[in-house]
Order: sequence, then structure tokens, then C-alpha cells
Amino acid sequence: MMPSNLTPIPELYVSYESSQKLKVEAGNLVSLDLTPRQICDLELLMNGGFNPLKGFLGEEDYDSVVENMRLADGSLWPMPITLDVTEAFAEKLEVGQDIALRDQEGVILATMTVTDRWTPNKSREAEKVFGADDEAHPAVNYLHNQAGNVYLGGPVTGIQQPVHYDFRARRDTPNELRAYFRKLGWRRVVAFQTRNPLHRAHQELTFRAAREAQANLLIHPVVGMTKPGDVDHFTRVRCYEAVLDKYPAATTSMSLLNLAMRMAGPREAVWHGLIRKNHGCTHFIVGRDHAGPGKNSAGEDFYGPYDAQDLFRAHQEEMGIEMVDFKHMVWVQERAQYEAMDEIEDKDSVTILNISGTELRRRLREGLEIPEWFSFPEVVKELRRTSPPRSKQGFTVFFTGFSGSGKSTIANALMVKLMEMGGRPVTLLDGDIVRKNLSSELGFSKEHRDLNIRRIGYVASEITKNGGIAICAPIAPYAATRRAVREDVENFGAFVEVHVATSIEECERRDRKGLYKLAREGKIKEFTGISDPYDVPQNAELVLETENVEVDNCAHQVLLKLESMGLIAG
Ligand code: PPS
Repeated sequence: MMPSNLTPIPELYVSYESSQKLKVEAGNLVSLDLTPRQICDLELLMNGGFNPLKGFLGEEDYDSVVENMRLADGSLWPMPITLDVTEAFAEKLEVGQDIALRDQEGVILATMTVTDRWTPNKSREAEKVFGADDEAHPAVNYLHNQAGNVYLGGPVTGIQQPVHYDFRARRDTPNELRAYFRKLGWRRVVAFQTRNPLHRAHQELTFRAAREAQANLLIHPVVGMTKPGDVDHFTRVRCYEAVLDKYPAATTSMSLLNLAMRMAGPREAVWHGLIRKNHGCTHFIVGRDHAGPGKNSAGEDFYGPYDAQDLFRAHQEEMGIEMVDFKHMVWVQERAQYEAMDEIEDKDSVTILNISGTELRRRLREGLEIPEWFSFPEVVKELRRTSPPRSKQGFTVFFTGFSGSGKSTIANALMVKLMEMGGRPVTLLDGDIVRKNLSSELGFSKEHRDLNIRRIGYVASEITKNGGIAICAPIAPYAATRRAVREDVENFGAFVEVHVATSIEECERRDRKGLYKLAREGKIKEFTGISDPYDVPQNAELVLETENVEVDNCAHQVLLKLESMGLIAG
């Protein structure tokens, strides 16, 4: 008889013929454009990855999952899979109504019959599911700041899978993986969940785990949504492909999982186990601090280091998937090999080496050596390509100050000096240039100024993302808008705010464009510093005093700052 992990599991899709008909009918339904996280959830609902769920949770199941980690019928299920919407959207609906669920391009992926609509107690959800109502936890932050305030629940009818254009051959539904294992005769399969690049220690520990369980190995990385700040999945998959070649032939396979992680530690480990069981795996590796969210707002860990293992172990029999302990592998220099830390008997007489994730990131950032005992050259090469040292990354210098403070002149001098140094393309987004080319229809109301600065921020962040240097020189009078631009840019590189602190009296005395005179006469309205506010920067990286200082010297001070931040090589 075929083992139960290899027989097909239920999916929520209708047949191809029915789906074509349903798609046409669904065009007339009220429709919801799903968020990226909801699309990940829907994909795993439809393909059976979240079996036994038949749709987004209704209120009774939700309450039961939050309180007891179980659906209302008693089945183990630790994570609330909910469809959050805005109050305005929820008000348009009647209970019992069908809605169409669309991806971000508007393609209809599924329909859902809305059986439940309720306003959840988000603080209770945070406390019970994530362990604390603390926004330092990424999923709690999502819950309070991104998720809608109303939840809809009901069964889902699948029309089509979300489309992925990347790594198509590496993506498998649970039933595709089950069929694959069946074909290869893999009866026992250990799954390894990861959201990080794999290095030699991971390769050693995963291979060892599979050998000990007398099983084959499935590297099953998450490519849906992981922890903010993680290495992007494109880079990671290229790294995984390189590592895959290091395993003995025919022992190991890799498949990508489009899961949106919640970083919920112990509950997440149980959830991951159920998902892997659905994908035909018999064993699952759980390590120290599995799916840990980092520190809470008091600087402490959200969960104990072994909480995830304990919770998993307590439920493994019921789940039907066995936990495999994650060994802490270290490099023993004298023997030139990896060994499990807890199995080394001569710890005092050998040299034990390890590089932490933080140390690895520092070495990448600063372009320092990463030894071959730590990682594979192909992996290091990929990581260096996406995380070049700071002196090769893009960045933005953002000048702010009154009209006539000298921003443009200093920005120009800085641009020329950076171009003289070479290496990266430099773009100057001067206030006047932007207003001519990007923002020609805008005036000087608060709304228009904000729009203008956000446009500058968008262009600067794109330049920064692509490895260039953006120099911006608008007045940018509002602190909140400057902060928003900083956040946009810092997703991709450094943001260096330079306050050109020439006083309003001096700017008015210079009045190089004659605008202050017109502003005083009331001929120009809402003039910054005269009849419109300027929030003085509180946390600028650099403050430039321009009175009695040469432009050349001001530009030089910026260069020194950039050098001290590691952005230009000394
Ligand atoms: S903002 O607030 O950042 O959007 O302003 P910015 O795009 O930098 O544009 C400022 C230039 O526009 C001219 N100008 C005014 N400035 C301030 N307030 C009012 N009402 C105004 N009207 C026209 C002024 O010449 C600014 O140029 P700079 O280069 O700053 O001297």
C-alpha cells in the first residue's frame, strides 16, 4: 500500500472547464484585489498546502485557532489564515454573497462565499498568536498597521494558481511534490525550511539530519514573504542552486514554497510542520529559535530558544511528521571538518571556528574576506554581487535649507567632485531642475510641496537601488516628508541629510533671485521662512554653516562625511 504521505491531498480548484465558466461569471461579482500576503495565503489554501482549511477562517474557527491552536472541529491548526479588508469594503457586502479574489494585476484567482464578517480583537490575536501585543514583532506590526480592520471568512473555490514568472521549474504544489517522491521511491523525506542563504554548516547539518533519519532531503526555502531585511529570494535561490550541487547525487532536491511567514516562533514551527506534511514530507528540521522575530521593544527575545522545538515535539504525533533536531555545526580547524558542537569531546584542545550572521553581513558590507571553510565560493560570489561593499552601493545626499541658502551651489560642487572621483553615476535633482522637468504643474501649497518632495524621493530611491548617487537639493521644509523620503531611500542604500543652515536673515540679505523682496511685498505667497514654515532638521547627518565659508569647503565637508560613513573609498 502506498504511504499516506504520497497519496494526493484535496485541492480547492475546480476542473479546467468549470474554471473557465466560473471566471466569466466571477467577472460580475464584487471583487477584492488581494495584498501580496493574501495572495501567498490563497495559493497555499487552493493547492492544499494549508489542508485541512477550505477557505479563509470564519469567526468560530478564528476564535478557536487564536485561543487553542485548533479549528472549531478540534483539528490542530496554529495560525489564523484570515482575509482582512477595510471597513468600507466590508460594508458593501451581505453575508452569503460570493466575491471574486483578484491578484494585483486584476486576474481572478478564486471566488469566496462570505459566510462570516467580523471585527477582530487584534490585540488579543497579537497576545495569543505572537506572544505579545508589541509592534516590534513584524506580524504584530502588520496586524495593526497594514491589515484591514474587518475579517471575512468563507470557503474558497480555486480558479487558477497565482502566476510566477521566476524559477517556474522550481515551484511545486503539494501534490506535485508527492507525485515526485512517489516516482523516485522516496518514502522518507526530511524537509529543511529556510529564509537565509545556505553555507557549508547548513549543508553539513541538513545532510547529516537526512542520513540520521535514513531519509532523502528536501530543501524547502520560503520565497513568499520572509522577515523584512532578509536577502531577496532571487539571490537566495541562485545560492541554493549552487549548494544543491554539493550533495551526493540523487539524495537531495529543492522546491520553492510561496509562503508568507509570520515569524511566530513556536506556533510557526507547528504550522511549518503541517505545511511540510501536506507536501509529502515525513520529517522536519527544527532548530534553535525557529522562525524567530528578533528582539521585542524592550530588547529581549520574544520566545525562548527551544520553545519552538518543545511545542513541535508535543504535537508531532498528532501532526504525523517527526521533528529532527538541528545540530549546531562548527568548523574544527585542526581536523579541517565540520562537527556537531555537542559531540566534540576535546573542545579545550581544538580550535572551533564559526561566523555569525551579523559578522557575515559586516564582512560583506565592508568587502572583507569570507573564508572557504565558512561558505562555498559560488555562494559568496552571489552575495557579493547583491550586497557590494558600501563604497560600491548607491546612496542619496539630500540637501535641505531655505531658498538662497546655497544648496544648489554646494550640490553642484559636490556633484563635480564625485564625478571627478568616478566609479558611480551621479544625478543632481536640484529644486529648480525638478520643478521644470518632473513637477512643472505644481505650486507651493503644503500638498504640492509634499508631492514634489515625494517625487524626488522616489527618483532618488530608484537611483540608489540601481547603484548610483542621487544628490537632491530642494527646500523640503517639512520634517515628516523628509522622513518619508529617508525611509524610501533607506530600503536600498544610505540617506545622508545635509542641512544647509544659512539663516533666513542672511538668505534675505543675499536675495540672489530677488524673491524675498517680492515675498515681503506679498507678491509671492507662502514663501518659505517668510510666510510659510520650515521645520529645522533635528537629526541631519551633517549641518553646514555657510556664512564666511567657501562653497568648495562646504562640498569638501560633505565628502568627508561620506568617507566617514564608508560610502566613498578613502
Ligand atoms: S519645495 O518646498 O521643496 O517643494 O521647494 P523647491 O521645489 O525646492 O522650490 C524652491 C524654489 O522655488 C522658488 N520659489 C519658492 N520657494 C519657496 N516658497 C515659495 N513660495 C516659492 N516660490 C518660488 C525658489 O526660487 C526656490 O529656489 P531655491 O533654489 O531653493 O532658491
